[in-house]
Amino acid sequence: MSTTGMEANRWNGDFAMKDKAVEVVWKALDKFNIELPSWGFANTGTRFGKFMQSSAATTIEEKFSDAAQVHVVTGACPTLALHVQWDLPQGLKDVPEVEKLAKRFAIRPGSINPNIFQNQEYKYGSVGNPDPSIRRLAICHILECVAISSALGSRDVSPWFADGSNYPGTQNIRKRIGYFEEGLREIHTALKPGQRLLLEYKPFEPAFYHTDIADWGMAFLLAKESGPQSFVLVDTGHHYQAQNIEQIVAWLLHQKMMGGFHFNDRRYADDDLTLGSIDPYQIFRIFHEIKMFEWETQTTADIAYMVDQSHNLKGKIEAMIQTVCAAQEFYARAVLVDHDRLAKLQQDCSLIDAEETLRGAFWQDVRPTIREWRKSRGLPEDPLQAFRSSGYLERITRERSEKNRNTTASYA
Ligand code: RM4
Ligand code: MN
Ligand code: MN
Repeated sequence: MSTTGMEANRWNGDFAMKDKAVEVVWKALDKFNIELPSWGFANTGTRFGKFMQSSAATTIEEKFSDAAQVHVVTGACPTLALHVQWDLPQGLKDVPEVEKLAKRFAIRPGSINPNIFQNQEYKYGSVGNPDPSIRRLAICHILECVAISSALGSRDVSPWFADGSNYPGTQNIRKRIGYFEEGLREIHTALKPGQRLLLEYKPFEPAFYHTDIADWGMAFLLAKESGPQSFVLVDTGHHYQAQNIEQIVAWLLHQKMMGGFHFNDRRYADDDLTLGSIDPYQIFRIFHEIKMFEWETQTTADIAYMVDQSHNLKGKIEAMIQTVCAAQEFYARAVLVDHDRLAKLQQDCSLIDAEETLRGAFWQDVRPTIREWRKSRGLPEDPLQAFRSSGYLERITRERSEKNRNTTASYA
């Protein structure tokens, strides 16, 4: 074969590989949806105060409307997570109104989040409270959330428990475990087939000595105890510094207990920063564990990918678009890992080559491929730009600024 022939072959080979990579990324992006949090569009803040934004959403209608804008430009966010107390203050009675909004804005209600942390009653805990009447109150609220989820046709009920204590000796940790087991078992019996209970864990804040569901092990055991439709939710901001989150994800996948994510990034605590803004390699490593698991098992991991971020400095809708685009970029890179090759290298303990295989995928610039994918799906190539030129932000700023000027420091 002539040199030119060989070169042509090699080039053809590369080209075919390139095409395959594009196809793999496109297919993966078609199926990769991310749920937005309604509370991410509202005025939120830190425990020191809030900086109001004149365009922030103050009603459930405005939250749906803002979420719809993110979906229009990304095509990846068809559902909106709802926080019951903030979005359906009258509980079940608000369901018809939410249904109407969902239709009007073509966004489905997503996970239903109970609020068992804000009311005065929950000062010493909710489902873990030593007072049985408070435990009952919390359980009843979560049961209503299950009913709301059924009525709205949403799948996941996703409680986060702020329960815990601030000082050693002030609460009986083991008794509270019992209360949680009992309460969650009761809640599980209300689940319809197909519905899921996602248990979120967090090792600190607002309680600073112990939290009742502090880590994935506690969430895992409580989920198992409550019943087969309970799974663990991993909020990426809810770990100690330097914890290996992808290892937790690998364990949960192995145990078939990985239910969902709350995506955000962090530098110090539960910072709720934009995904990948601090540690982009970490979110890639998490996605890699999922894609590697899917490749090995030839299954699709049934995971709810959700965002849990509330920006008080960045523009809220823009920050969501940025987050969704970032998630797609890290997901696409994880899809590009050569699993066949990596599995062999791991087996042979070829450390450098295995690591380079992973790193090689991480350093690929997938943005041109994602732009092409967007174009082929009739989506704007640059979602942020498309949003900026739509005039939506100017309009809502005009319409909402008066109301936001008069808003006081409520979370939603
Ligand atoms: C918590 C946790 C929950 C979220 C609340 C607002 O830290 O992440 O998921 O609903 O914040
Ligand atoms: Mn969360
Ligand atoms: Mn959080």
